[in-house]
Amino acid sequence: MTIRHDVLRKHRYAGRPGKRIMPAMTTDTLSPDTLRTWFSQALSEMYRTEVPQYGTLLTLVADINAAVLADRPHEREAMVRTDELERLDLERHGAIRLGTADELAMIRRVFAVFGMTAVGYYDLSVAGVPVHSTAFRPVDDAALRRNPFRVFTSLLRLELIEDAALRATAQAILARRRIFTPGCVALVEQAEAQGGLDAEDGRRFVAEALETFRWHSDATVDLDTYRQLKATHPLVADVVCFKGPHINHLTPRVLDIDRAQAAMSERGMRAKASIEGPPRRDVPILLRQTSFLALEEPIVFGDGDAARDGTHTARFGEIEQRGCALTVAGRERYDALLAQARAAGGGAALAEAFRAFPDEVATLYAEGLIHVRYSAATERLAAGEQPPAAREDIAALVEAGWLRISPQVYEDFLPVSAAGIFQSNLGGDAGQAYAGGGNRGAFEAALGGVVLDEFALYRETEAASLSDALSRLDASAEAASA
Ligand code: OOG
Ligand code: NI
Repeated sequence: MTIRHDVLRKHRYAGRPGKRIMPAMTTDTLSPDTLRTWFSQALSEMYRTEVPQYGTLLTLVADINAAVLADRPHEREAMVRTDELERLDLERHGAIRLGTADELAMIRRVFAVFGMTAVGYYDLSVAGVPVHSTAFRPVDDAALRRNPFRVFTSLLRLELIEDAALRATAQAILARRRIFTPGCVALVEQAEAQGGLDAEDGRRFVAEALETFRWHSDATVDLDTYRQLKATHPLVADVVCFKGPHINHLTPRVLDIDRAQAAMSERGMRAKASIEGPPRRDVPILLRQTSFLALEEPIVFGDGDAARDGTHTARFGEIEQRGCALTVAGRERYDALLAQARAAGGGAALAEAFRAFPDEVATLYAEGLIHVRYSAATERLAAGEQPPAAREDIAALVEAGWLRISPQVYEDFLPVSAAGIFQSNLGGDAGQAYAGGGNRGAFEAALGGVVLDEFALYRETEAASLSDALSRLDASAEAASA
């Protein structure tokens, strides 16, 4: 076993961008976690009304989760221990696609009120999707436990549209729209000035913010313009032709995604052909995802006498199963095996390739492939046992059972999987990669801030849990020698 010096290094939260010192909160100020919970519930209710299939999906997932927990009491106990069970039903993510830098900068401020920060940069251009993205999500352990709701947020890259005239048209259309209500903007400013919102303003804010995510069945353009934009890329039409960035899916968390995939077909839903991400394993890693395909919905294009009926496909439902967060080394191995499996044609090649990836927590940890949380064996301390004095060899303390490890849940997304979800819902195959690759600098300039590094967050959590566990061992040693 190797000594994990990396986790011994202290990672400080201070000075992290995005963590601003807020003005002092009053006692009436709601926690951002509460606001986020209200918002995600309101969004879920709105989406269930707008897309009834999403309600069916939620029922299907709840049934499967109940059955899995009944079948696997050990998994149930582990989830109770790590507070995972409580948040299982809360677990959801959504996605939106924005058109301009100003929209992205403003959504950052809206999500900040909900305690959500931009984490990770995802370049989808390599998969032929003309966007780049981030995930707005809670970052603190406590906030993640309260409610891990996150929103995968993409920004259209108009510079990737080749036709200069069409690019100019799209730009002009986007420049005219206002996706936030004046009430939403005012309440963001108020929250920033006061360091939060009280219950009454919080409720108003949730209602105002919801408007940005609502579906509009009337387009802002005529049918010809829609068709031209769609011909460049279906995603361009989806972003440019509407009053706002309608939420395009919400995603509950399931404990057995293979079962969910089969159940979708049984209930007559048009499921995506395959599950994205790693294959089925004993120890799930990262993220596996599937979806029901986007619906074709009626849209009115143009006004008055020129109005024409047409359709648009954008909205779908997705299911996710989350597993362990990987270290940088683990992720490199994952990416290499995924590439190998895809080159070999996917399908059975995926399971075959991943035989090379350890499938036991102890081995994954020993090889430095997963991020964990440490805890001290407090019951041994309570029983009067003395931990060894040496603290440097973390692996030895783990092996001797003084430190326990449990894998951290992966809280982020996967660019290859995201591209697969985009493509199956836009209709059509993997597009040609755009030349030039990603542009993180441009994304951050538009955002008005940096995106946090997800790996640093897992490292911080691991380091914090380790120093906490070690100080518990120290405290008991001191008490014994006193
Ligand atoms: C986002 C697709 C990516 C995921 O879960 O990976 C995504 C979109 O279609 O806008 O949501
Ligand atoms: Ni998604």
